[in-house]
Amino acid sequence: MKMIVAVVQDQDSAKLSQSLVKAGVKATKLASTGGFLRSGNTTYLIGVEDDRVGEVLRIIKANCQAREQLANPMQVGGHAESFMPYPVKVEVGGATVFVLPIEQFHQF
Ligand code: 2BA
Repeated sequence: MKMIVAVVQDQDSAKLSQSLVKAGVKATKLASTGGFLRSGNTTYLIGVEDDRVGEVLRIIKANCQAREQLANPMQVGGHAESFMPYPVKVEVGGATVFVLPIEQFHQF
């Protein structure tokens, strides 16, 4: 069994949720905040059997698109010495996905 941790943009979250439910994949959604842009994103915890990992990754890929976002100067550093007087464009994933082994799984 594996734990898939996927950080996705809020704009993609509803579509991804629907697709996971439709495929019978169980997931937990957590409201999260990107450490760099400090704007909201959504983190999915998805526990799946090994033979479904590929399918789940395909669902995530199909529902999450990369977008350019403007980071305002105070998001880039936040200190006076790193102040930039203009917004900087950054490309935000798709999705950032980690696949972790699960040692034990219990439901009580
Ligand atoms: P944020 O940390 O808000 O990052 C948003 C985007 O800003 C990133 O997109 C990347 O293009 C850029 N970025 C992040 N850190 C940077 C830095 N130190 N210097 C320059 N540019 C930087 P993504 O890489 O697609 O990441 C989207 C979100 O996924 C991140 O939001 C964060 O919440 C999560 N994430 C990405 N990599 C991660 C990691 N290694 N561990 C944990 N979470 C991660």
